[in-house]
Amino acid sequence: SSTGTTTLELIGAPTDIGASVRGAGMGPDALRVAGLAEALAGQGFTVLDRGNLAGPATPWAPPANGLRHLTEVIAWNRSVYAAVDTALGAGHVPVMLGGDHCLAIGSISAVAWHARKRGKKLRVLWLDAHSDVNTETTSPSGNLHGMPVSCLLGHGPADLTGWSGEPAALAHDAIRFIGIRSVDADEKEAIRTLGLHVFDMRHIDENGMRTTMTEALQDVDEDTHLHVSFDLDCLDPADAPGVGTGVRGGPTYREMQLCMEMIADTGRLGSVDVVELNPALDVRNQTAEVAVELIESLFGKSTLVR
Ligand code: 4U7
Ligand code: MN
Ligand code: MN
Ligand code: MN
Repeated sequence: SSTGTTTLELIGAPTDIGASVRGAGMGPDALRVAGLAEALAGQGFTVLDRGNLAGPATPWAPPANGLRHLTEVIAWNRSVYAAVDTALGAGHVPVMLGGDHCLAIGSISAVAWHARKRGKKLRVLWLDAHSDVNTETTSPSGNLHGMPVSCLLGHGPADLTGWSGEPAALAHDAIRFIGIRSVDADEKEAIRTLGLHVFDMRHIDENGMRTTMTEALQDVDEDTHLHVSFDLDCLDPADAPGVGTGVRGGPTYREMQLCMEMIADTGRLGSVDVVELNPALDVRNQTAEVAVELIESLFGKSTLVR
């Protein structure tokens, strides 16, 4: 463009603090080994790898008052918030490399703050097998990677809400769930009560990914900041085995490619989370390589011949 190349900032957040399966903390380096920075640079972007953020070790303590590792989850999210805030302030596109999905609290809170400051509408695409809308009272596990959506909607613990400068970082109609198929009973109730927009696997099966994404991207315009929160367990585990909470019956590699390409086509992508990659459960770094290929498409790499 006339203003020069877009700068992408890779921000590693190497922790499994919000999960109960160990290993997501190795996600950022597995993505580096799979060649993420080189791939994006090869597409013409300026890529700044900010390295890995620091944070507390995971104590592997049981939940207290329905929440596991709350103090440490707050610390990691503060670091993520600061790094994403800095990247956006510099006019860059932050790509937060998790780490588990609790880190989206810090990431999306910073995105919401910047979007509001710039008068932009915010649209979040939550690509996941799960809806992550538990709270400390509904969660069957106490794991905060199952609660980030609630926190962002203003329904989490006080210490994890309000970071965007408003009680809720997200309005209920700012988020679209794509690919979900493992939703707890209380989460279904929350989805109904809050009026959240869901494109579950049944919807994708019946309508196809093309129609689904056309619907999910409806009303995205030049005033929209688009954020993609990509939980790798959205993919079918046959294509992406390296995740801690895999669920059969997800979108195939090809379906997810189309999803990413249609997001790229909007030209409105402003920030990304890549989370829940678990190299300890992967097969020869296959899931990291799949992730890199999908992120290339998300940033506009096309296999179109015509
Ligand atoms: B992920 C779960 F009970 N719903 O809350 C929970 F099934 O970020 C899973 O999407 C959460 O990977 C999965 O613990 C969190 C469980
Ligand atoms: Mn998730
Ligand atoms: Mn998930
Ligand atoms: Mn998971």
